[in-house]
Amino acid sequence: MAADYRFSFGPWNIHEGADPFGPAVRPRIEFAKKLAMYKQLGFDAVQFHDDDAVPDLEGLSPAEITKKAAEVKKMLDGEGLVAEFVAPRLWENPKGIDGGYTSNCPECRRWAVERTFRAVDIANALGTNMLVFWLAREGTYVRESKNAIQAHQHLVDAMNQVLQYDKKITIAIEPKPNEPMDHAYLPTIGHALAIAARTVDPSRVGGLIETAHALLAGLDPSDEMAFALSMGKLWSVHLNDQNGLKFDQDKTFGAANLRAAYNQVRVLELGGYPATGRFVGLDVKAMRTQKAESATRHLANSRTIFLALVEKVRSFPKDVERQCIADRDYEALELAVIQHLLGK
Ligand code: 3MF
Ligand code: MG
Repeated sequence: MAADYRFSFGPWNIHEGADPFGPAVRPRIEFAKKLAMYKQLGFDAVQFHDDDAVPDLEGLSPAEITKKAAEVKKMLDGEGLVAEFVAPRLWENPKGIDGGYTSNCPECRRWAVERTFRAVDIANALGTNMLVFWLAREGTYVRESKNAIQAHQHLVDAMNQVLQYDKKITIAIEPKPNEPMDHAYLPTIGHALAIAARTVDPSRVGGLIETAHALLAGLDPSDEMAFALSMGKLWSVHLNDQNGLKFDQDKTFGAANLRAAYNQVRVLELGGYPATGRFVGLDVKAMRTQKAESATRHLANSRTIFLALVEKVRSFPKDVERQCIADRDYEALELAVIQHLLGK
């Protein structure tokens, strides 16, 4: 059984269906109702943005924020859930319009770090020591608009302040090459871990790899995961799928490229991921066409597909693999993989 994997998602993955071209098509589900769905869907952990846990936190004092987050912890306890991470949502605030940590405006950079301190407070109140940095607007539309060399130093400075603010907090960087920006800083896990190595405590900075983000960078998500695993730095994943180079689709895991999904599961198996105790996050979005009553299917389905692929990886004939590799007959290996996936 593949029961050794534990799964997580964020409340944003249950969504009303608004897109850049049209409004919501499903009623809003309140946070407490979403929490009640986690276990039913087969999930054990919740991923948070800071303001998923504490809405409108900008108007609150640090003490009020911590108090509200402690109330959310009680709700989690009540559902038998844990918090996996907290991600500071810098990209919706006017002060983050040009990026937070890499903004050209010193006051905005200060705000971004302060807001991240509050995310640390929330993480502590929720009982997790992990922040996720998805660096949404840390990049440019116009290359001449920032000094990119300086911007990377700003990222190191911001991380250092956060690592010093709390000696137990860890940061998982979620790389993405573009969208919303034309080009983003830290587009791949290689960039992320190179920056991690420059911080005051590299042991507390790692990565979260999202399938779609790696594909948008033109890379194979399984190799991105392997790179992080080889350094003990794969601290979470956002599995989903993506149909080519376009907007970030967050499709159901395995829905566009089953072979690539198989390889992501294979690398998690090879890397002993379940034994690390880390969660398998599914950053998937319901299609806008989905009716309200079945708009959580994408989550349950992604998990089902993941678990089916774990079985596929574990049941692949190892002797065939060994023989093909010994013979350097990779055509035979490829056919064996495809036939195994086809159930032949
Ligand atoms: C954007 C993402 C984000 C991050 C989330 C947590 C909305 O492409 O993938 O999901 O995963 O902000 O870091
Ligand atoms: Mg993501």
